Amino acid sequence: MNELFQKIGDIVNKNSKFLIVAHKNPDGDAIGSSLAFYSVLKEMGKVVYVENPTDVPSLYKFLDDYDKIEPISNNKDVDVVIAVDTAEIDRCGIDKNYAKDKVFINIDHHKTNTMFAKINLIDSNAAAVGCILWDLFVYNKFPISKKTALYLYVSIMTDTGSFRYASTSPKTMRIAADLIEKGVNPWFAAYNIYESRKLKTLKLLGLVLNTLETYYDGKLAIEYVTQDMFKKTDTYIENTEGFVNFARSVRGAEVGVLLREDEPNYFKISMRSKDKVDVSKAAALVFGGGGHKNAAGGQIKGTLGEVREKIIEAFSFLA
Ligand SMILES: [Mn+2]
Repeated sequence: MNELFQKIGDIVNKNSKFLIVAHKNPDGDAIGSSLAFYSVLKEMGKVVYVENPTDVPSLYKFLDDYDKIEPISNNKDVDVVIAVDTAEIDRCGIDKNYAKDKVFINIDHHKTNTMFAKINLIDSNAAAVGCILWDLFVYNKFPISKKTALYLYVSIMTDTGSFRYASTSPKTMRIAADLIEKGVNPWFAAYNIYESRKLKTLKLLGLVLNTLETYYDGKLAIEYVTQDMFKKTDTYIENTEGFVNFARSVRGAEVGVLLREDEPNYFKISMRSKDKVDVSKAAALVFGGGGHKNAAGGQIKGTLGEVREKIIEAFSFLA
């Protein structure tokens, strides 16, 4: 690890123009770690761009630099491209030809990472990419300002489910403590992300909770959201952030699944497990890969009925 930290540190010190990218439909880790790297490089006086294939979800618009995130262009004149929280190159939209003559760095914690870059810093034990970045910045004595600390904190808080998941280690807590010492207000972060939901988002949640069903003696809980529900409540895909956790929270359920109809008969599937069950195995069966032990997902075509059948089948090992 230290060798890679050194190598990436040298690259950062030697070069002047950078592009940061992360996976589409970004979550708190993708946004937080993108902005953390962005602000560190900015404060070091570098030219930095930050891009994402998807607009920033409104949930994260309380973060200072959210409006610096531009659509993927594949045309910025930079020396170094850094992908964070991105398991496969397609997920960030960076073109291989564009990256060819640049230093391409991949920093991630998905164990399914395809090592698509020239330099791959992958730590599947890290609770969030924010933890890896903290290590990288501290090792290289890069400045972590109060602003950067908040971005890292948001990355770690969201990817650990507010420090609840098994991935939360003593080290995770020590990093969080350091970030709080650097000026992060935990309530400010939690308030903006968990305690300021839009009314229409909660109305949508009501519709989704009404669809909850359990299978295999209650071990599998499935809920869904349809295009019709989005229309009825004037909501969008981004309003479903965190909904899958309600399926998992059913007492006795080992796995919770959300079927989200992103386009007619085209579903995004999110799978979450409480503890022992490895949902990335079910994801491999259905989509051919994608995710962590306790959180995985992918996309699948079909009617709601067909998609639900496939998912139930993929978890037949729960029977
Ligand atoms: Mn992540």
